[in-house]
Amino acid sequence: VNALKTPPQITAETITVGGKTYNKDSTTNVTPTILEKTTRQLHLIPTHPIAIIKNLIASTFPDFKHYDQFSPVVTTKENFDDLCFAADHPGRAVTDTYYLNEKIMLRTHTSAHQLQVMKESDKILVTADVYRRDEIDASHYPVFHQMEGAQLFDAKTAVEDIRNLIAAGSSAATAAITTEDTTQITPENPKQECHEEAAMLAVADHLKYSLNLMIRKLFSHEKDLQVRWIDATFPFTSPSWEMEILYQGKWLEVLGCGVSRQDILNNAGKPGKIGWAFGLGLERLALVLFGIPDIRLFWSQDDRFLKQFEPSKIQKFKSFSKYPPCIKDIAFWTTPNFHENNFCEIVRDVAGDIAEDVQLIDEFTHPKTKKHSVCYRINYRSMDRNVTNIEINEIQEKLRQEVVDRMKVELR
Ligand code: FA5
Ligand code: MG
Repeated sequence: VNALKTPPQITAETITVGGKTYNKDSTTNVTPTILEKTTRQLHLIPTHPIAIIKNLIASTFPDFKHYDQFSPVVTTKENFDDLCFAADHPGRAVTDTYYLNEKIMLRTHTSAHQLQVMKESDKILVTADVYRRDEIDASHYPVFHQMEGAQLFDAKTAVEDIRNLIAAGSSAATAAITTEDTTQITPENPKQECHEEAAMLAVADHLKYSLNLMIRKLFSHEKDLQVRWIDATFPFTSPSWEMEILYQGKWLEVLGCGVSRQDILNNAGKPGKIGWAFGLGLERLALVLFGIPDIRLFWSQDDRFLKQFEPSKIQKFKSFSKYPPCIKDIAFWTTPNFHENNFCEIVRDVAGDIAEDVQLIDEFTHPKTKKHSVCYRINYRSMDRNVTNIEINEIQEKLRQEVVDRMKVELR
């Protein structure tokens, strides 16, 4: 039985998720709307696009151990400290991350489980729901899904082992390594001092080779799929890259990856190994492969969405008619610690998925009083029914009250 299916509970002092109870404190900022999402487990529903993509990707890493039932509740040590995040890294901010209390949070990425699973195996995949406080529009949602992958090699024989692995791959696979993929070590994206250059370059080759293979398999219908690698920075890999694919004329970031920090492998009890890791966003790929226009659709409980798909099959989403939107503005004088994510959080709490889009449409500072004013335009729309003006007026009224109560701002 999956403990995460039990509805979470919030009392004045505690939060219960997945059968475990945590004490609240002054850091607590997780809301009931967000906690409800932990029960959905979209990546475990075989006919859901998120699970279909998860399974297709996993099939390109056949002998990897795949974990997909970890609780989203992790410690700040697992999500940040173990991964070499600096004490003042912005990702730790309460404006960006959901905390149950000072030490306990909802994971912001699947990397939170790297250390734990590297102790158990040299070839691992982790798929899970991840949580980030964010803005509101068609491509942002506070919950999305990631797949993490990692592979470790014996540092002493990595060069030869990888050469043999790549040589044994299919010719299509070797063709996937193009000259542009050849890794250059630069001061901005450096090799770790503890690594032998040849071993590190072999690991980087194998990483790009494996991910090229994965993406080409996923897009096998797309004859001239364009893929590029760009330099990136993560606290837990060096050097690091992001893979981008060309989609509708724009470069779309699909994943982050790199050569794992040796500290992590050492802490996992594997000092003699060297390895790579990647983390990819399943929604990003699902939006493209299934042609799904709005990220909220993944959370739809409407049969017109859920009944469209079959396990292991990529098929284009057939859109059902869009209902008309209802647009409302709200303006207020901000306080010095005002943060847009806090405002969006209240919108999500009050309106749920009916809030389609929130845009800052006006902003000014009063010349005399120096008071700062903002005006947000909220686009309300349901994906499965008509919303009434009466209903939206009630929501908007509730929002106006909550904004004053929770952010101590002054309405205009
Ligand atoms: C990470 O989360 C790193 N943990 C990835 C990683 C793992 C790097 C292992 C190195 C080694 P990032 O925040 O860029 O990185 O997110 C990774 C991917 O998740 C992105 O490339 C994107 O595909 C997806 N993603 C990020 N933010 C969102 C979002 N708001 N909505 C949907 N997908 C997102
Ligand atoms: Mg990124």
